[in-house]
Amino acid sequence: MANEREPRHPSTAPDWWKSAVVYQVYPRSFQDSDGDGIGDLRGIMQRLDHLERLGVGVVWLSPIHRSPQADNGYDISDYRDIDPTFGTLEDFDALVAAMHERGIRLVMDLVVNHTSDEHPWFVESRSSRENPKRDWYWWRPPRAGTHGGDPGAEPTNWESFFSGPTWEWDEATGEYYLHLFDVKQPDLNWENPEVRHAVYEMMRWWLDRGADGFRMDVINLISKHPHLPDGPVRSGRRYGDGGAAYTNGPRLHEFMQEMHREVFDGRDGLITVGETPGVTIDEAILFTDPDRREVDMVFQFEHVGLDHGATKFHPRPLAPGELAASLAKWQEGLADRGWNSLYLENHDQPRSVSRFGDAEAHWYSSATALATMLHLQRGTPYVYQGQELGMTNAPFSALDEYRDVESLNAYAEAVASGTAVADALDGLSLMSRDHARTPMQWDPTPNAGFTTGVPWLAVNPNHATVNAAAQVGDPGSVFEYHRQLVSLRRERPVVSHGSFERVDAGHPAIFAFERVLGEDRLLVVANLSSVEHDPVFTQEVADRWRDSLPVLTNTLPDAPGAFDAPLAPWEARVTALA
Ligand code: TEU
Repeated sequence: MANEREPRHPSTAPDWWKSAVVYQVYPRSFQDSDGDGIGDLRGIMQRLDHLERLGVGVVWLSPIHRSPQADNGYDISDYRDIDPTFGTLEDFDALVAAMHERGIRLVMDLVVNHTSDEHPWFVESRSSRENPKRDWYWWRPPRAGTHGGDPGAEPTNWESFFSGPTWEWDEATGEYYLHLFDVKQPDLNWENPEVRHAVYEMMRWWLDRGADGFRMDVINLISKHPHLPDGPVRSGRRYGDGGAAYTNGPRLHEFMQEMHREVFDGRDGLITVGETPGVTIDEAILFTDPDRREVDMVFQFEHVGLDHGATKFHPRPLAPGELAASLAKWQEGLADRGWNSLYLENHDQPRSVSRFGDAEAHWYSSATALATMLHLQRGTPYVYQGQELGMTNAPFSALDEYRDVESLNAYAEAVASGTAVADALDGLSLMSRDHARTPMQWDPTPNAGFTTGVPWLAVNPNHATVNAAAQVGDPGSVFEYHRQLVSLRRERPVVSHGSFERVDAGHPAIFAFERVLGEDRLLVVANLSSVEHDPVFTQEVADRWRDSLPVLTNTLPDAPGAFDAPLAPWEARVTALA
């Protein structure tokens, strides 16, 4: 069939990524081609029609490099090979070629804040204090006056992202090494220029091989404050928060600009996105102001932290309008310089329809209302696999259903410190990263079309009704709605390049905004709540939009209402003047 396809020529404009939609594939859970229960590259190949139909211009692959899989590939032991679970370099080359043939660019995950402890660099580094690679990682003696390995002897009081201390005692060489994440993820020392140049060389190697860019894992954690100061200890916590010592650190932007010079200068058509937990608007501007030549955009974390309580596993419900207010703040903050990545989901977050929508009472409407506001803000939208189908959180209730290291560690720590088992499980049932990692729901067959074997993580039983086979081609589906939004961005420059102007619609639960580019304007009105609301606009806004017409097939079965008609729960409408 390949010859019958109309070739799609991706845009070559320098800021082409402003009009593209990125689709994130989590290879482990996308499509298994060999029956081992784990997704792989040949599986992705089999499903390219789905991505082409959705119309996405870029696919970002979570890590596929050789890895012991302590953190599902975010612990890399060889940067220049494919993990055998996922395939081979030949499979990779074939995948790049097949994607390019369809006009889809491919973004690799770049995990260089840390490596696996099984990476040869670390194996050398830990072999002796005199090893030339010793300084490639952060090695420190025990705190003065303590005995290495004893509780409290760690060089700093920092708590790991995955619970427990960020330091691991190495008996053989009598020092600790730093790991902000799992004990199997030692942090690289970016102060050492040899480390940086080894990373840049590896990046050029992937670009030469056909990759079109990078999503840079926790890239704003690479510059640590050299004195490694202790962090504040919140009440009831055993360890301190070291964030101030390693988030947006002193040499971060120097490193980013060096990376740009060494890797990206003189190469066209790339897309770069930094993953930056704890980034502020001012920091995000430093990262993404094009004149500074760092990255095209960053993932900020404010909106996915809004519901965190004492920890992320003690979430709180959001007040009406909280999500919209946070998103609008970032829209306005990066309006003049910089660029937003727009996302509600990824492999680390619960499913958005379960978390921000109403998966029980208003599944379809809330999935599509969230999609409307996601795709139509100013920025580059990221759709996480299954989001385009309205996939929901998994109904896990027992500990042995979870696989994720963060969840398992957080549970163990909570229970050890006196939390009731039921409460610890409640936390996971709302916030575990595994909710996003259940296998892609292709069809209603027992393993959802994902594998012929036993899936590594259970398939969500709602695949019987929520699946691609049921949705693709059905004009009333979540999938086809996403597809309309993707093509609207391609067709109307106001979506990609227009300004964002928040509009008061009289109630905090209604997220309303205009997009404006010259004479072209769109009005987006989304009721982000499960109750009906009657929008009330200012006279000026009402006059402007009086004769506007819908540009999308409405999310609800009834005929689309006028721009100011009462909004059903989770109703979203988009109108234009011409
Ligand atoms: O995540 C970094 C991060 O800050 C969090 O989202 C993290 O996943 C955790 O949930 C905090 O509660 C990136 C990757 O996306 C994640 O999958 C990796 O586990 C992590 O870095 C380490 O590489």
